[in-house]
Amino acid sequence: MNSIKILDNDSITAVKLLPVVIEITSQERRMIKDAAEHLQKKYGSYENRDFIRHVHQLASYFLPERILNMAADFASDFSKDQYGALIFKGLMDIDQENIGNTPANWQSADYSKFNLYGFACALVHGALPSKPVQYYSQRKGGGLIHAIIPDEKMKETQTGSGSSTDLYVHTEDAFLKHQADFLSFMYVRNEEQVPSTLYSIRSHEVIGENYHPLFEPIYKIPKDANLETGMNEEDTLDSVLYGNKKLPFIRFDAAEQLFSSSIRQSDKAQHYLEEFWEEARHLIYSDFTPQAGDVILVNNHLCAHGRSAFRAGVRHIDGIEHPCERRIMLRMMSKVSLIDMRGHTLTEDPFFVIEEHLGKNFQHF
Ligand code: RE
Repeated sequence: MNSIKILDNDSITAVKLLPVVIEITSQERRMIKDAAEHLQKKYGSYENRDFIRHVHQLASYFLPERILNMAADFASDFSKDQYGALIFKGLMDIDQENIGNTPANWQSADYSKFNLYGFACALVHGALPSKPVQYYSQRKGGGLIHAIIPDEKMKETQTGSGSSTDLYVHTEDAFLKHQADFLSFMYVRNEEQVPSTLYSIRSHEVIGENYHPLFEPIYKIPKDANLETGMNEEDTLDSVLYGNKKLPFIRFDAAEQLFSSSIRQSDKAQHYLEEFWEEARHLIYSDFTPQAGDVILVNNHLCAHGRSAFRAGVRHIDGIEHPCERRIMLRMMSKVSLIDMRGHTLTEDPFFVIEEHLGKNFQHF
């Protein structure tokens, strides 16, 4: 259903698995907005733990039935036809005037302006059902939503604040055992028209013999570019593929595992990674350019994400450069189970993950 079928004489050939695109109707958009406004009145902020604790019930109550059904299917479909990303086009109308000028960086963002959108994103995760969480390993927590804003000073980096280089495809927090299960990316503005990139492990025709080495725990997976590299950090290894042998999940970060100068994989690991990347890189999908109000929902065990390089604050119209407001994206991450990762969450807040690197927690908690 979610692959493009081409009629080739008499036979139907599946060309490539693609993410499902769902056009939100104006009636559905109205329902979501009404729900977000109602919940904002009741709970104040999407950070309110009373809201987050009840997010599944509230999602069932408030979200359009079609979205509830799609989310429920998405959360437990790991089949060969499941790409691992859903694109909701026009989930919310964004009040651009209220947002105002894009701040210089995420540190200076006014989160009260994103409050309504936070409620909407949380409800979508709630429908999966999965619980919004935050990670100390990113921005020391920093709340259930992270605003991703290009920062002039960070433009060369492989982080959300970067812009001038391609952000290689990666599963989020590949260096954590308890990485997010699901991610949402809500585009507040993308005037530069930057395409998002997605890469699904399901895009490979088959996971055959030559993939077996990727199930071995022999690959270095360093902490990401947001963190200073710890001095006494032992090289911890993990597999790239895991779960079901025929229809596996993936933990992978191209920039960190393959192209980082500070990391040296073993010859064997490097060989298998390169072989894998040689096939994977041709399966990256970059034909979707998100518009304001669109949401990409990702299963972080099936689908990696990234984005193309761009010049922040510049848009091209008929080949001519025009200044524009810089891009803003809101990222939310969620976990299906708070119980499985309880050894890695704050005593007082099971929604706050303190895992530092592959099962090891930050020491000062
Ligand atoms: Re990411």
